[in-house]
Amino acid sequence: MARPVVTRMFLVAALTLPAAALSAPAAAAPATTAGVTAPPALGSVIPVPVEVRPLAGRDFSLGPLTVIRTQPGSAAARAVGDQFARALRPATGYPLPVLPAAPRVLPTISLLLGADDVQLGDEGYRLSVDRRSITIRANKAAGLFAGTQTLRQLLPREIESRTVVRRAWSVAGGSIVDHPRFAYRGAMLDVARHFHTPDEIKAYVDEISRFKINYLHLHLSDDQGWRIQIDSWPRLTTVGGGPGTGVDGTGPGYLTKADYRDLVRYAATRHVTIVPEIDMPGHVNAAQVAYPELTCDGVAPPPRTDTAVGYSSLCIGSETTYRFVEDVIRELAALTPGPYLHIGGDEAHATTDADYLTFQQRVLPLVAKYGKTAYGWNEITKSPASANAVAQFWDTATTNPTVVAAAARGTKVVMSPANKAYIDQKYDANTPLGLSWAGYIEVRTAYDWDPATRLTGLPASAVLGVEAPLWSETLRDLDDIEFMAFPRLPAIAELGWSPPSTHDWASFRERLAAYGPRWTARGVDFYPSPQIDWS
Ligand code: TNX
Repeated sequence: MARPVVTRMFLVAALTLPAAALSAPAAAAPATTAGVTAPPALGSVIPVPVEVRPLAGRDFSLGPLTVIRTQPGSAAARAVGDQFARALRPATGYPLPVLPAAPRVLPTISLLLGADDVQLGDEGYRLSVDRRSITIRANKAAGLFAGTQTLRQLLPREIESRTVVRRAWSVAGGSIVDHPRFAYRGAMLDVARHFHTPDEIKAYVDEISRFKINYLHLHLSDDQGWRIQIDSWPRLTTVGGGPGTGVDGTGPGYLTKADYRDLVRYAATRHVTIVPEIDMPGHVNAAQVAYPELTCDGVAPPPRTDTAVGYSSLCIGSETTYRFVEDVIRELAALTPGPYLHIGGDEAHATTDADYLTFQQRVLPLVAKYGKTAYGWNEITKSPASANAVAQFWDTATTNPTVVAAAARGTKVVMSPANKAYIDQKYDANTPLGLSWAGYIEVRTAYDWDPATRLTGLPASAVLGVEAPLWSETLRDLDDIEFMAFPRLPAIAELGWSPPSTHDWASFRERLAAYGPRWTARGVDFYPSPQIDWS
């Protein structure tokens, strides 16, 4: 399958032009009466909203005099308003000032807190579109942010242009009530197999947050490389993040603590929380190359840049191991404002079952000691110490008594079944990138399943949410990431956000078809799946 020819660009750049955009006077903007195309239908959004009520004859028209008003006294609402205005200025050319109050005569987009509506929770919002005004109401800034992501999709697709487009900027009239099905809607990026730079990670944050994904899990260490600075064990990155530590000898690359803090801050402005993962007791060859005392015989193993798994293990009986693990967890927790710290735990084939239990009995409580909720791949549910943890289910099977038993003890589960949600798997036999051990995953396969019923015997109340992991054995750059993530990531995002009653392949496929040109306009690579009639 030929990949679409697109030029890479970073939205980051588009989102950091406020000064220039602000100073563009309204008078310099072109006339906007030219476009006559109807705006997207209300509700033609990914993920699809909970409730949509169109009202004919009430379309709003964004014009040169439109102002954005945000909740007085709320810096968080103001930040959402500023960001929204920055997103709209390049294509419209309008000044779109962001104000705490607006003259009644001007067409206004209001972002207001105090929705006073418990069903909306922290991330839900109400959106109403009328001739002279658009109002988004929410309990929290996260809800306002979600509402503005919906509104961006309700504007004509040309809104994605980075240069001024002459057309009418109307939004279909009516109202939307919207709130997420699951609290956790994640994407994962593997920066260990191939390192991905902070700018690439930010570009991915921009794209996933458009679909109301609210967690980005970073897989920071593996057999090949170690990608996060740890001050008490500096060789982890000077050696483990050095030249030749990526698959097939690519690299170097790692995140300094300053890089990481900046990423955490950047993601927070998009209402995305970063979840750091250090994989252990397996997937630790890079750490052992840097520190041979982490092996049982004290001999450094050879560096590995192949893609085999399951051959390395920390030395379970050694106190050095626990000193190392605690140092890493402590430093990582200090970098992490979010609630979760992921300790891996998958594919520990070189660790005996007894050793695995010994290890988890000591390490799971360490995460709590540093104030975080432990999170790990579903193998951690073998340990009774996982009761307060979150387990990430990655199995292809639909039964797993160990996970179900852990859920009965209190473990929450994030669903990432590999044959549905692993967006590193090929779309079909011709996909140039990706792996295929879990099968081919076309868009419909990624969309047609239910996280709440996937695992037999697991009560829906135990399901915290859903996540789409993107392993990077074959993915070198941002184009590769985008080509595998899109359009499957939006499918997983919809499973995480939209109520099951709205689940409908025919509707999803139509909304996705309409979304394609937006990626094209932004220079975002995607797989033009033959299952979709791209418009
Ligand atoms: C399995 S599933 C892994 C990763 C690989 C991935 C490739 C799991 C938790 N671990 O080590 O990168 O498959 O698809």
